[in-house]
Amino acid sequence: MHTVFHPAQLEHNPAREFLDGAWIDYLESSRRPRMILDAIAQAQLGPVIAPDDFGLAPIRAVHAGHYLDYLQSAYDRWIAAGRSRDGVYPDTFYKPGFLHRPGGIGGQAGLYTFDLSTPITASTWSAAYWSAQSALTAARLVRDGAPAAFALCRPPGHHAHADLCGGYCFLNNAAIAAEYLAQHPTPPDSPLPTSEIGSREWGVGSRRIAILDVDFHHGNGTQAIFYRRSDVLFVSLHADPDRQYPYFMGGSDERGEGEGEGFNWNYPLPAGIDDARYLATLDEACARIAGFAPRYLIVSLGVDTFGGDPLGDFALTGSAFPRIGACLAQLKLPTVFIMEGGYAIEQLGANVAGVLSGFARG
Ligand code: SP5
Ligand code: ZN
Repeated sequence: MHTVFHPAQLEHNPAREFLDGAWIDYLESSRRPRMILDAIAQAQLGPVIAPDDFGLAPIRAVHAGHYLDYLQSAYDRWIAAGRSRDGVYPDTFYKPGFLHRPGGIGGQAGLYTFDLSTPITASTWSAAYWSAQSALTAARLVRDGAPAAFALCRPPGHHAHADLCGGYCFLNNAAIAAEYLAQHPTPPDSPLPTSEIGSREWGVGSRRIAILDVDFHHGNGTQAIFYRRSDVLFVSLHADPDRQYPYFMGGSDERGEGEGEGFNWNYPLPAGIDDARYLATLDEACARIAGFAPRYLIVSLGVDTFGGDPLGDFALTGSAFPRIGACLAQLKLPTVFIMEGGYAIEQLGANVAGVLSGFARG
């Protein structure tokens, strides 16, 4: 299996985030991808390649133009306004009911950000841009016939909405890959299967994409982006938002809206859930995906479900991860793995390589 990664993804290095009432060292550090690359080499998973540059168009297909303009210009505007070189941290958050849309950088930071874990620094845009290009390159590898590919995305993406950053996420890599596959289901030089022309028929020619999110946290951004769509199924296993971040999304009653009704499935899970109960829920989620008969599977791969994770409260052991990979392989779908969270730095590489090797062994 190919891994896709660009060195610019290492350059985003904010000093601090605000967690549990205190300023702590930034958990989503560049040590994370380094640990994962080491483990992938050790597991002999396959080559690591640099992404191609697909430009901004496939990112614009998911994110609002004004939000992308903000991400690209925020740091310079922040510094020009005489603020801290540590990065763009809002001091006030927009809430529904507020009436003024500010043009200045201070207000815009509060408009486009929903927590204090996504400070924008000088190298943030380029890191997020290449993270998204890694996702697109992995998607194209799979679109062109690879059974699977791994986008070592960092910064991660699943908390980012069309016009909001938060939860270490700026660009929603999984959504960008899904939208790319929805728009380019077959290689440009191969003829379109007849079943695909003007239809959403089930089977070979379909454009349907399933996204399975196994990060510890609910993928609120991905859910929001596809909430009204019936061609993209979103299924997520995560900590119950009654007790865990992102708090305001992820309930089992969120099933999609309008045309998208019935194409969003959340599995909020209790603290302390163990390997057996987690894998039983994953089986259920996979059955739902099989019933949708998608053309492609995108896995938002977080391993913060590990018992030793500093942000999580699940009790998964290291041996759960190869079993998760094997479970996903049973779907027999062309699969794009997109890296999301995982903060138990010493076990991070082994847990990620575990899922991928478990998948590859099938
Ligand atoms: C991609 C990803 O995994 N983002 C996660 C961002 C989580 N940020 C805030 C979490 C708040 C956690 N509070 C409880 C921690 C246990 N002390
Ligand atoms: Zn997470």
